[in-house]
Amino acid sequence: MTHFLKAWILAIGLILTPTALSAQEALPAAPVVDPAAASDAESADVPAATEAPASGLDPALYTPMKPTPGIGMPVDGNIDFQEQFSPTGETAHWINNAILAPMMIGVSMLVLFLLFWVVIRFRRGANPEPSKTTHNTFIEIIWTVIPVLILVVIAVPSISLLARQFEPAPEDALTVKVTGYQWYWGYSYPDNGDFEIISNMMSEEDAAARGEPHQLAADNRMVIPVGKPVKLLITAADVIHSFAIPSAWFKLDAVPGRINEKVLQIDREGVYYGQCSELCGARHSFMPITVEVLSEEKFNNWVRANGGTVKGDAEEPAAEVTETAATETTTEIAAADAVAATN
Ligand SMILES: [Cu+2]
Repeated sequence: MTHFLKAWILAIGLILTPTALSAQEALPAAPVVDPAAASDAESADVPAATEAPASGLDPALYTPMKPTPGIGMPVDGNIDFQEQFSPTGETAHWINNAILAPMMIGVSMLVLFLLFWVVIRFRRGANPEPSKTTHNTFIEIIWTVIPVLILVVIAVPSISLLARQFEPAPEDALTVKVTGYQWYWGYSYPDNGDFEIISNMMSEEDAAARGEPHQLAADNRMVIPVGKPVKLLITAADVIHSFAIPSAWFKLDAVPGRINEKVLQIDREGVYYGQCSELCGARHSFMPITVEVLSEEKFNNWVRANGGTVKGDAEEPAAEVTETAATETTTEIAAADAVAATN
């Protein structure tokens, strides 16, 4: 009788669990701070708006690029990795497709064949008197040496790739600091005046208007120059997040109180998507990563549009000032000469 009662209590508990879980999820969703929502609301008030939601930046300097379908994003029915656009990603993809996958398939097929062979050839009906052999030195050497060779063949490219992935950035590399927040990303540019971009997931309608995949599209993107190693300093403000872009072969944990460093390089202009890849709370699945890769010139314009500074720019105003000062001095001298002449 007690068993019966226990079973019923357990069953009712199981039935109620999803309700309790969804109630928990619903709570933290409400007070989400969305700094971009305010600017979105402002731009919504502007009557003559274009169809796509405005980026809030000077359109003369920057307009968000449209993603290329199938590039930098997951594709329906794909069983392979996403197409790779970073040097390490290309190597890793090659190791997988040219070395690992064929080896896995080969070993699995061989083992499967041996299994079937043993089952059929040595079944009781076909082999009533089984052999009593227990050791065979030759076979034992073979099945030790071959796996060792296989591991060596895998280790050489694999370990060198591992080392390459964590090579430090060159000294002149652009630095971008990535901060994971519950539940959005912040990107700051210490080399360009240290402005910070706050990046939130776009609503389904806004994403559709910009021609972007919903739940991968972020209102404000992280922008980097094309074909150059960028030093990412990754950290978090509250709990552990993980910054990941599958098409750039990039994933690194964002840990509060610690700065993790890794080089991000993407060799093609375009838009690349990723997601937070460390379970970080109720809205973990709603903090996408959107990286836009631009030419150096367009990147600099994007920096200017955000009120940041570009290295070359800082010198120009200084030069102007000296020029003006020089003109003033000349005028003063001319005036003094004129005075002298009248006297
Ligand atoms: Cu997260």
